[in-house]
Amino acid sequence: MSSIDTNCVNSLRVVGAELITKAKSGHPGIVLGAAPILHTLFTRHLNISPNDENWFNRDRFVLSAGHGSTLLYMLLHLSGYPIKMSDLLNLRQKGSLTPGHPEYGHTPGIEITTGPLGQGIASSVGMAIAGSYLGAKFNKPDYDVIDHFVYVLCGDGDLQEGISQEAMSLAGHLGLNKLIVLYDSNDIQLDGEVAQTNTENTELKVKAMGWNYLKVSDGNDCDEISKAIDTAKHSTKPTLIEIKTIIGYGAPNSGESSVHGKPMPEEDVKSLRKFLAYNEPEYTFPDEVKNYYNENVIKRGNSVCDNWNQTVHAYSVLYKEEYKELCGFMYDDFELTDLSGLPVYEVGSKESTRKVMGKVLDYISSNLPNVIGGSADLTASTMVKGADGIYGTQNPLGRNIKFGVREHAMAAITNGITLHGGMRGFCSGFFVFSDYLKPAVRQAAIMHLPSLFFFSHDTVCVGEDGPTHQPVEQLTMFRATPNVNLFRPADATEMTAAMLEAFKKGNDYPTVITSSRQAVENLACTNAEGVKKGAYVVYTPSKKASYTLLTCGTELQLTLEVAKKLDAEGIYANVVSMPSMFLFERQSQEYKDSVLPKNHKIMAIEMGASMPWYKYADYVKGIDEFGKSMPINYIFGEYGFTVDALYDEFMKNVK
Ligand SMILES: Cc1ncc(C[n+]2csc(CCOP(=O)(O)OP(=O)(O)O)c2C)c(N)n1
Ligand SMILES: [Mg+2]
Repeated sequence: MSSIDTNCVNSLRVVGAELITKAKSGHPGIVLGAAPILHTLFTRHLNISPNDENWFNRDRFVLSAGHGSTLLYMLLHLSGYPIKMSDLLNLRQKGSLTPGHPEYGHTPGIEITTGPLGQGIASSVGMAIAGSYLGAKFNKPDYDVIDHFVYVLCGDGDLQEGISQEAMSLAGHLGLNKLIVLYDSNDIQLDGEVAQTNTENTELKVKAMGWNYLKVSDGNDCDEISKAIDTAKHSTKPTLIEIKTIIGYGAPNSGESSVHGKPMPEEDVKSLRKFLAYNEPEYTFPDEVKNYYNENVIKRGNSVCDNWNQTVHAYSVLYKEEYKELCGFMYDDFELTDLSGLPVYEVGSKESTRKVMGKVLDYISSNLPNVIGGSADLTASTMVKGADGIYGTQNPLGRNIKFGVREHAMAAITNGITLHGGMRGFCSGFFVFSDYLKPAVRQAAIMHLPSLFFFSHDTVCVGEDGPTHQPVEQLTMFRATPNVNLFRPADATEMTAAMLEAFKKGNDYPTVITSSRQAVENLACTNAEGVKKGAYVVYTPSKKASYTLLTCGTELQLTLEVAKKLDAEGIYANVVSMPSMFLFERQSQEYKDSVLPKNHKIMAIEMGASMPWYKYADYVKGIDEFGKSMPINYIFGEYGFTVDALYDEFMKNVK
């Protein structure tokens, strides 16, 4: 290693260890072990521009091993992002710019929130898909306007996660050659040696998935690391570079799992300094290091960005139309203004809400060119697909991503597409299998990303497929997740409105929409304005009501009939449709009280777990057991979701 590389890497190691020890919390192992990898990436390859943090063609860097946050914060500090030494000294403290794991939208330069292992590497596949699509769409001979790389740092744990296998398998199939994964291979993880749990051959494994594999046997050799990255850049496949490192390099307990996640005692930091022959003052990057980053990250990056701006300027002269469209993508300038082609449903017409969902999505996709996504091998059931054919090496401009039965990666990839910028990602599957992808929806919610998740078969009315396919508790799961807008529309009118809301610009939350397998009537009483408010009164009885029947989804029609039966008996109940608890909670107290008057006794009705409704209702008719395999016509009677059964239940428990 050159002396300047040594000086840079040693300062990252020592300052990193000191910051973690000061914070009394953090992960020194990866900082000491992987410092040369990221130093090499940042100073010799990564094209980022501190002058323009959101430069569209910047390389994306994903720290999938989010526990290495300290290393990333130091690199961003040295790379000219507004993270000061005082912020580093506040590592992991309350309100700091440098929280425990990297948080998107919180710290400048952080491309994605990471921490749950595997999410980063899976989302990086989405970033690479977005980059490849945009490159295929806009690049011209001699004008590569979108040609950035996506770099990932991952560890042993990331690669053990199932989501990584799903995502890498798809990335290999799709030939995403701009994706370069740097694998911090140190044979150690939190509880001990990797060998205690893994014996597979990484090289054969990734090659079998269609990846290019490279190995660097000395993770302290910046030149070798750099050479491997250079080779990877010319690959026709995604590349994994396995870089052998020593966890906690330089610490007395290096090579042991004890250095993974415990701050080093003061005397160990002293030993580290001695081992590295490092004599700078505490918490200090030497001027030589700062200058080196100034030249090799900041100036280099800013100049690559300037050149890109010149290229794009020349492009705008030569390719006026394409440039205009490129700007549409870059600034998300697409809005659905013409709604005239949306499917029309007469009152009383019958259609399953999944079919409505599919048709509305088809219309939206044909009008918004930046919408891309697909289904986990369930388009035939969910009706959800992207436009312009199947995306892949044969058709890089296809916008239908066939994710295969890879739900977890699908959702994380959708986040990656959305994070990339320029494109809107969506995905879909059976609602019951939302369990398989929930962690990625949680990530979207934490990041305030408008990723879109569309599900069909949203209740036990799935029927014959039985309890494994009949969702019960999933509605509760998403309603309980902060910052997730779950819509459960009742009919075609509500579904159309929910879809338009989901694609609205400026949403700072993910949207989950569930739909029915069975056909439902398009009702006269539903409307888009009500959907936007989350809940609204859809029926008032013949005399002043003292009750409210609160419901959503396909149970709305049934609930209306119950209210009419009550009315005939001289019992007066409003009916409220509540497609989105999330949006309802955002309304004024006055509006909420007008929908759910305080003096009403409220009964909620939904074919799902009763729990979320107790927030609003005095009594809940739900389903708090698993489903049973049987044709749908038996389901309603089996669970007491008939007009008579609901009427009786009301009389017994609410009246
Ligand atoms: C999904 C998930 N499971 C568990 C953890 C807790 N965790 C964080 S790092 C880690 C060890 C991972 O080992 P490795 O990737 O080899 O990291 P190293 O110890 O080499 O730094 C574990 C279990 C997590 N962050 N995410
Ligand atoms: Mg490890």
